Amino acid sequence: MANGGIVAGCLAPHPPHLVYAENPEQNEPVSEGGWEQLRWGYERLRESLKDVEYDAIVILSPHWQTYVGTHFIGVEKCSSKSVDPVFPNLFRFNYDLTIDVELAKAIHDQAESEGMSVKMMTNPDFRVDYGTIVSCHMVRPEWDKPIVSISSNRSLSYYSVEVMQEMMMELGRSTAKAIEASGKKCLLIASNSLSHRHFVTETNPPEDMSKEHITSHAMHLWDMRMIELMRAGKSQQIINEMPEFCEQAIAETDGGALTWLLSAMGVPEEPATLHGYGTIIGTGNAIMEWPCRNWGA
Ligand code: 2X7
Ligand code: FE2
Repeated sequence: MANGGIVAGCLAPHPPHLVYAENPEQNEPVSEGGWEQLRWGYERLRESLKDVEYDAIVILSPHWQTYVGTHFIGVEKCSSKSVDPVFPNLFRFNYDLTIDVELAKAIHDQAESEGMSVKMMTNPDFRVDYGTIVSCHMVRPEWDKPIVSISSNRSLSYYSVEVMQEMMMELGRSTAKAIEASGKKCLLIASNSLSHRHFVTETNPPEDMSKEHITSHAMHLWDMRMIELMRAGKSQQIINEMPEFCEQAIAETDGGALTWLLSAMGVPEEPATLHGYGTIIGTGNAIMEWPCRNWGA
């Protein structure tokens, strides 16, 4: 079977504040809202995807950190409570999700055949990380699509940013190949913020938007530069500038998700759509969509 493909690639950041501010029934803490610029951005992304048919969401989150290779959840049903270790006051979320184990294994096998170190995670009590849960919830709150959950191999911390990029480029190519061969249509998500320097104290209440802003002008300049490159279709330049971005903006792209996504989409020259930008506890967050389904049509 062939003709699978990527319907869209999304940069979909995961600060738990977004779910907290939405007050879904799965989350215990209750808020008065907040971070509307970003939440309206997610609304625009959902609107853009509402008539798009796809079979699965494939997501790479920097909060599932693995140090020996890239791991894939290999358990079909995952349900538990996810508590953010830094913000337990904001995020205690009861999740119940389905994994597309067949597709996960296909990506795993393809990456392995290309020489990557990979592993299927088969612990039935495994706790799914909050990055995966928040991004999936904000993109598709219905939770009606199976997901493929991919870990962030911390090769940047273990080796260097160059090794991280090489590995994520290969993982992206393997992801695209496996999806194509599977015959499935997939939505890809890189779950990460851009600049990632946070404030170290929280306001009371946390959703007090009079206190929310970027931590520094330098972080703002980096975020705007990255957004402009994405909007201009300059994916190769983003990859080239990734080492400086990771280092100078302490960017959450250090987990490899954005490099993986760009590689899976073939390092596109087509422009991405900006659905929203905003700060969360001082970090920079952009919601972007690459509408691959419309390319080459
Ligand atoms: O995981 C996060 C993040 N990336 C940014 C801001 C605040 C909390 O959590
Ligand atoms: Fe994060």
